[in-house]
Amino acid sequence: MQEKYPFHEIEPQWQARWEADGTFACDTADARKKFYCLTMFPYPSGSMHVGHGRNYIMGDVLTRYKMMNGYNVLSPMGWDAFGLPAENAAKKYHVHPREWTLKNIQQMKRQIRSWGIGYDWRREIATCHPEYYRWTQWVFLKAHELGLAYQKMAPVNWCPLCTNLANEEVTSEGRCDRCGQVVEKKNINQWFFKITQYADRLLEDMNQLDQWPEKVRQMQANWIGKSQGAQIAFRITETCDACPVFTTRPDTIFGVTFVAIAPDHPLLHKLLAHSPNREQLEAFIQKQAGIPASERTADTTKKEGVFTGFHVTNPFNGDTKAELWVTNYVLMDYGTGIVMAVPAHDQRDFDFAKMYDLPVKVVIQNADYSLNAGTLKEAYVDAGTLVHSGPFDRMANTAAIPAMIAHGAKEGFAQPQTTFRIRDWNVARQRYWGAPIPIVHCPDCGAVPVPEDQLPVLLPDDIDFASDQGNPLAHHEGFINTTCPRCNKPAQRETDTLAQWLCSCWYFLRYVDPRNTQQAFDSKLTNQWLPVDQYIGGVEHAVLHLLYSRFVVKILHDAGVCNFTEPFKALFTQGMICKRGEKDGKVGLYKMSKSVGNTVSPDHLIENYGADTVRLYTLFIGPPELDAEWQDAGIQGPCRFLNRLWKRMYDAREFLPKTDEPFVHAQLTAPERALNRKLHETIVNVTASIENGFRFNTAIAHLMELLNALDQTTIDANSTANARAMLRQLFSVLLRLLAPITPHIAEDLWAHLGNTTSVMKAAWPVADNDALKPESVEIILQVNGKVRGKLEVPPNATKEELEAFALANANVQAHLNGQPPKKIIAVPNRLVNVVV
Ligand code: ANZ
Ligand code: ZN
Repeated sequence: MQEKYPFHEIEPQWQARWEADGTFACDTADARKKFYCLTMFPYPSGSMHVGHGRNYIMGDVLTRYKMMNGYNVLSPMGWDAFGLPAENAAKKYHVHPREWTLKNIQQMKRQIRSWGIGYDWRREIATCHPEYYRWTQWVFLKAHELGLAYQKMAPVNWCPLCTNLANEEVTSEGRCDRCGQVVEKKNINQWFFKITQYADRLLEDMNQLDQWPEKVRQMQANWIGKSQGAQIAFRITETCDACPVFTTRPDTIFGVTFVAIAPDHPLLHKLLAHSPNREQLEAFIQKQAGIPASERTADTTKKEGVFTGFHVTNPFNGDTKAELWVTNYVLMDYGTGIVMAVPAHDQRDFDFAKMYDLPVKVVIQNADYSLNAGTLKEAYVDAGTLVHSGPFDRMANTAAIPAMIAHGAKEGFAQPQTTFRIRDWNVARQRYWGAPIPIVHCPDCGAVPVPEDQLPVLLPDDIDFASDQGNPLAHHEGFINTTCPRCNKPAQRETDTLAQWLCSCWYFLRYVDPRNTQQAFDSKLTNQWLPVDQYIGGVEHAVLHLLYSRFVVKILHDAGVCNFTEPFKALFTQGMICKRGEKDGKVGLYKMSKSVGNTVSPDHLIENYGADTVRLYTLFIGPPELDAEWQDAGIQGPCRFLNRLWKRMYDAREFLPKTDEPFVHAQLTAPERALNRKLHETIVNVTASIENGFRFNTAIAHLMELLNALDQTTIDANSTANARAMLRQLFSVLLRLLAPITPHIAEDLWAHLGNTTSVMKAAWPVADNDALKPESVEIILQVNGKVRGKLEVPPNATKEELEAFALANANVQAHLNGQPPKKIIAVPNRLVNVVV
């Protein structure tokens, strides 16, 4: 054994050993209890920084911990390998996207290994391989079979030179990031998945997700955005045209003072021709068309509008005078695109009414009836009692909602309506580096799916990226021209490719059966291994990736290929690693990123300190769910800790027993017993820290305390055999507790203890109840009911024993002054009170 901690030598050795032994190779047929531990797979963008390491390291700790607890753990890794950056790199550096991607994968794989992360690499997948994307195309076909994939016109960002662009390619000035041309919106025919049809199930099944962070569940619920209300049939007073509104507050309908319509609402075309404000309206509509709906309707955007010159008729009170305004704050694709505005009870309507001097009418009163339209400073949105509402006056507004809908339904001008905020999912991208959509367009048969046995539709290799004319696939004659699978006549391939999101929303199924050439996966295996027991990743995926994955699993369930309906049983979202840096001229703490230039590479840290030290610091940096600041000096503490541990075992190498030997706790000296107790407390605490919410930082703090306690206790060559046997057990336990966190040093020292098999094969330690028992408890000593001090007594001492302890106490004797006590009240483990 070397005196100095030789991380440089041992780390690659242990990594090679795990590989050779197949330590992380998972046999799915193994009968032990399964645990599927999954870390979100990365996009191979280049090299990683220490911030990326955080979730892989946390996943690795859990994997190793579960293995030591006897689980058959599946821990795979792969690459989300299609996507835009590879294609942009191809254009910029004239390298094929595949080459660029595979090179990055090699680089990142090397880094992941150098961190000592254990994966079953035999299961590695990359979504850009035909062996994988063949089945992504199959997922598309399954959705298509179920009628869930359809085409419709949808807007894209359109650059006259580079054709369509992703949102991130459009600058904040609305220009093309590459060529600087002004970007317009253009409608093109695109493929969608009907996720809206699953909105209710996606919401309902969240009751299976009790091991997900509440925040993420809330974000998904908001994204789905279910609203219950009513559709009410207003009419244009002058033309009698239908002007339906969607409202969640029909109870406020007597307070409608104007109606607001989206600037892109088709009804406007008809009205425009007769509008006295035509020019002003057209200018306004045109201006709004250039602003994305999300921006136009943002809370922070100033509300604007123009009066159409028309009025609406309110079916509930027959009022014909409310004005119809075109406004920027109404969305076309929500509800009916028309809002009954109630300024007294809706803040947006209130703001708008104040700005354009429209009337305000209070119809819901508060408890003391003090609301007054003239003095209202903001909308009153709380519950209350109806006023100025005809037959509904004096009703509680919560009761009025169903009553008014029922009344309107009976009269034929209202009906209950549920609206969702979620929109169908556009799965098409007009670019090369993705899985081709398996569809052939035939002049006779229309859009024909490519038969399953003809998959994959291969992405051609010979692509000219230099010409820079949008989607290069759309110019590849050899790819486009084919025959119709149905009628065999000449036909054309779809040239859109599938969104990267679709590749990444089923990969966790493929890992279970990654080399299957006949099917996407064997259902028997996925039914056995799914849902994933623990999924770990960034909160930035709280909505899209996780929602799409849940959706696709439901599609596959409905297609009859799996029997579960949710992919991820438990989810952990880790915080980001930040570092001081400068952005837009401001110095501050920013998420580590290339663009800020505040990244730290793991490579030189691992070179200089070792992977275990980097792992230890990354886990110790703070509560795992919170963002944390990386400080370069922070690595020193973890570095010293591992060096001290090594030294401590080095110093003990001669006098430590060569094998585990029994020892008697009661025969240890008091300090030795205290140390042994600390050891067993550490087992309890570290286990609880890992089990209850990923508290790796506190687990490490407990391990550090244990080493401190060891440093303060002398056990050496002169100690009893009993004590030396205890010390050996302490090392044995400490190394096992450390094994998931700092696996290389744990393995090496474990071998130095004389073990010939990997520490990963050793059982997770269990605390010994005898050693945990406290040796004494503190109880309160009273004389005549007044606190006079404390007594150290054995736990559970009897009343008689407590009386004896009390009478022997000098303080008590002074009070007794030679007299016998009148009475002694003893409460075991709590107090003794001597009455004199
Ligand atoms: C009248 C009213 C009175 C409303 C009141 C609210 C409060 P959620 O809960 O988010 O679904 N709305 C309806 N369609 C809209 C559209 N296309 N663009 C913008 N806003 C729209 O919100 C439903 C409410 O949002 C509806 O109820 C409607 O305003 C507005 F005291 O109707 B409410
Ligand atoms: Zn055909």
